[in-house]
Amino acid sequence: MIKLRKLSECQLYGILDLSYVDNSEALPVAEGMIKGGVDLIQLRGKERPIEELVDLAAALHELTVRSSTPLIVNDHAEVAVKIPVEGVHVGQNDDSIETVRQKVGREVLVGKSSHSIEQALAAQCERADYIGFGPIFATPTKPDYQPIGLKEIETAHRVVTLPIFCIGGIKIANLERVIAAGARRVAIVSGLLKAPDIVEYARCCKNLLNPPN
Ligand code: TZP
Repeated sequence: MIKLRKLSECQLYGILDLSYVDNSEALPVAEGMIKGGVDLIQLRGKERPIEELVDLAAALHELTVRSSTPLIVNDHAEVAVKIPVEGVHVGQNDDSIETVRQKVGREVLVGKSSHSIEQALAAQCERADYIGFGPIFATPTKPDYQPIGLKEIETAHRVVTLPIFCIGGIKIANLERVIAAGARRVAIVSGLLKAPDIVEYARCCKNLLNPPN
């Protein structure tokens, strides 16, 4: 059995959002993320049919397991029933964490999007494995959400013991400020997916999160 990277060791979460990437580019993009040091990958395909996500998850999973990178699928426990991905990520209006675990019927990581300290604490009570916390900054990837700002990052880390991935508008240009505000882990969508060189972009983010000695 292949041993995958533990969540506690993951700092850089790359989200492969199909509104930025054609299906045909999903594999090379995931390859670039992995080469650049992304620790775990999420497949996000809002509005995409489940069958399409199942096919993509199957192809991606063949790639991700080879580098011990956990693959998480956004929203749909149904994908994790068919493909042995490592986890499911849900939002505030999706299935509860308990429902996801019941639907999948095997051990999986379940992450939850949290847009406030209250939601972060609720996700912890609900026994999420990790939370996404944001949007920290305004972002076109999630346009209808009020940004949380940097100040709450410290509070979130004080009151929540789960791994927290700060998310939303995070780029190389502001990552040092996010880290200085207390973040230890980040999730990045457009910064990575729109980068001219995704490997270099990921590498740079990883070095900022985990400076080489
Ligand atoms: N949840 C909170 S903000 C966000 C999600 C999925 C989008 C983050 O995307 P980007 O492009 O890194 O700002």
